[in-house]
Amino acid sequence: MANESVTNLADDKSKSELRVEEVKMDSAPDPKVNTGPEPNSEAYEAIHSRSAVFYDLYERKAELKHQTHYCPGCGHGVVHKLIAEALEDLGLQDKTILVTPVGCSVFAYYYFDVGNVQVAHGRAPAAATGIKRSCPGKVVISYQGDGDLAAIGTAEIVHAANRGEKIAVFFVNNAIYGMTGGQMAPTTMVGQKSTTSPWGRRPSNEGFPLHMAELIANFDAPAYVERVALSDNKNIMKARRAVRKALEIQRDNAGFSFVELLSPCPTIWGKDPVDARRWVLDKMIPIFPLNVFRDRRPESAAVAENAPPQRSIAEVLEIKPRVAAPSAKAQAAAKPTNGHRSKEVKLKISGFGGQGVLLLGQLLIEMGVREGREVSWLPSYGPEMRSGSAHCDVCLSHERIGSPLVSHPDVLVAMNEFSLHKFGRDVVGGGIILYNGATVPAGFYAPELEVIPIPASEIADNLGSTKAANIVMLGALLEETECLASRTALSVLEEKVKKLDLLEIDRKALAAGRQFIDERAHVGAVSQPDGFA
Ligand SMILES: Cc1ncc(C[n+]2csc(CCOP(=O)(O)OP(=O)(O)O)c2C)c(N)n1
Ligand code: SF4
Repeated sequence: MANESVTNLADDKSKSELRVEEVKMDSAPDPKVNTGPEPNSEAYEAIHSRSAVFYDLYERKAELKHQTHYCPGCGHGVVHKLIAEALEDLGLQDKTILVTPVGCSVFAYYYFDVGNVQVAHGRAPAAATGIKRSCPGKVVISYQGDGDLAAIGTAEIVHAANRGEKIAVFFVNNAIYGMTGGQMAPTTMVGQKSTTSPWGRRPSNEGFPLHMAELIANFDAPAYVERVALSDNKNIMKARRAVRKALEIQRDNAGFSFVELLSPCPTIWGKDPVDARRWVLDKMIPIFPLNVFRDRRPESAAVAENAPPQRSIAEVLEIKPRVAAPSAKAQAAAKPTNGHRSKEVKLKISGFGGQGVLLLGQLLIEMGVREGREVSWLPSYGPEMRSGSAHCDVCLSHERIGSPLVSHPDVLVAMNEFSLHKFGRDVVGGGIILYNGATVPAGFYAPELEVIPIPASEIADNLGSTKAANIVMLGALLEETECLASRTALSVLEEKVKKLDLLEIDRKALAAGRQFIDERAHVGAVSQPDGFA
């Protein structure tokens, strides 16, 4: 994992020796800040090995192979590490089922080599309840963010806690919606700015932050409720103990445990990782005090079991095996329509986040509207906050558009190689691919298509901003397909781009894209079957 809980290394020690090494705090914490109850000992362990609970290899998409999907300094990586170590030390890996949420940690199942179930937003405690009740011998973990648990999943967590389900809930509170770009969460603090409270949270309008650990501790059933913080090494070691305790309670089938972890989100907070940790200490802990709110787990594991009789779902519902229905005849492939000027053009524009692929689609539909077309724009982007892929579907039509979804585009604008491989095969026969690159990558072969490599990033770079690569592609697209007029593109750019220097680069980029296609045609490029070369 990119995130290490403690990073003091002694050079001459092997990794295994370092697993149990005592280190001292660099500086004493601010006495004014409530950092929670003191642990029995000031000593804590520095851990530098990878827990066996994690997979040997974190399988990622090809373009993201060498990084986790968490931002540098994100608390999720630390929480993962604490859970993995505890599972390993307690020997629970083989009997653990991790229920993962919607949010930045949606991909926890890429890392944990345990049973994994990924559920809809907020529903983890409900799913965990079902899993635990049907598999009472398992250790069931519900892992959730604050948007997930305290907003959309409020009902699920409240009732699971109140019923005292024998699950362990790890609640990662970063005071914001991380994955979706920083909207206000129920845990956002008074005065804290977010994209949906740009003035800062105001109690009069948005209410006060929810204190989930205190709320849960109000119920009779929970066995263990603690709030910890990932603000500094000392508090991370307390968090480590809390995670371990929650899992021990699970192991002993002794009741519901809930650990809230105050966690840094450097990306959304707009801070570097060090400042983000400090912000947890200085700003979050005073509002969300660290405390053990409940610890009354029974001494013995002799807790009354109310597990239902174990029967398969088919048995319970008396479902008999059905004879498979005869499969429907395969549909003949629809004849591609490439009459760009006369009818409908369906485009897919794809690349990495930050390459302006969604913006390119928006520019096209704005142009389409100005030229009296029916238009649609359907964006799609991955959950990653960095290096994620993004694409959009665009329809430009003279008729009403049935669906904005473009499964088989007439034109693919591929801003990177990944997009070319991912969507290239979906382009209709006789269609066009505009590829951002000097040459078509070896291994991509589509004789039925016109594949045009355009070094758009390089051209844009030479004009003064790599970011204008999407506008180079726009120029090439308009010149190649004539689907819309380039003077419309200019008028849209002039209205939308407020900075004069950027507008100048965009003008040049548009012209450069058109010129590239022109010159290519003059040096003898093969004509399009429909004559629009
Ligand atoms: C039913 C539903 N509503 C909304 C969304 C959009 N959505 C995805 S993640 C997310 C916020 C997650 O924030 P949080 O739980 O705080 O986790 P973080 O990303 O900060 O770890 C939202 C609103 C969704 N996927 N499903
Ligand atoms: S956006 Fe925040 S919570 Fe999400 S991965 Fe980045 S730092 Fe972590």
